[in-house]
Amino acid sequence: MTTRRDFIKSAAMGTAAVTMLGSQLPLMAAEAKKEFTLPALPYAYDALEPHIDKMTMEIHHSKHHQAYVTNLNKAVKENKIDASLDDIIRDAYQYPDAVRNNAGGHWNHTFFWSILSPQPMEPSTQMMSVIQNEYGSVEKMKSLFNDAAMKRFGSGWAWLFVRDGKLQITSTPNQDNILMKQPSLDGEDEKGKAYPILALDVWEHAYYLKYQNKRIDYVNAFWNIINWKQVDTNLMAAARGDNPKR
Ligand code: MN3
Repeated sequence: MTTRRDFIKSAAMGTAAVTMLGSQLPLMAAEAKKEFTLPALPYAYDALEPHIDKMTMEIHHSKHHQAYVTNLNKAVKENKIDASLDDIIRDAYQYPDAVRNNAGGHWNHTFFWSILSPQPMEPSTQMMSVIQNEYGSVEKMKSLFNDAAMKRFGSGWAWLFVRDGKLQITSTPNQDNILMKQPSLDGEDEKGKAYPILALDVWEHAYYLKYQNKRIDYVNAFWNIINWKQVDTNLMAAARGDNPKR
């Protein structure tokens, strides 16, 4: 019997992916003792228009994301933390709010920029087959994802991710993310490790200048600017059990 875990693994590993093993692993350990920095956007501020406007992108990246980086460096210093971003994210609930919120802000935005692209793309064959296996169709997956994005009250993020070999959808509040190990009642991490594939920022700062109160229009526009190549890379990382490259 082919389990879902096997299915994702074989779907993701069935192609040239195998030859790329090891070449894209994040080496975040080296980041431990230096300051966190704002990554450059892989496209121009106006590149995602008309779906996300230039001014929103510029403020979002150069002001909001920069503030998370600046405040993370400050919080890490004040709390004498010497750990990589991946380690801080995993243990975020053990740290003061300033660490958790700003580490989440830095991680989430870095991930978000990477899964957007001005170049129109379609999901890869392997991504399509994983989505169809779980949801029946891409349209169904999108509608469930949009639902999660719309139902997130206040600020937060919607996620498409792999856990226990299964493609799943959820949302998180504020700058939390699904890599943060949630403390449960008995102290065990029952849910298992999650691997983000795709994410959407639903804070008002991500869309308000162009879409005002119409979050749904922003959520729908998002699907026109997906970097499906990066999403595919993230799926392969999930199949290997690696954190996504940021
Ligand atoms: Mn944001």
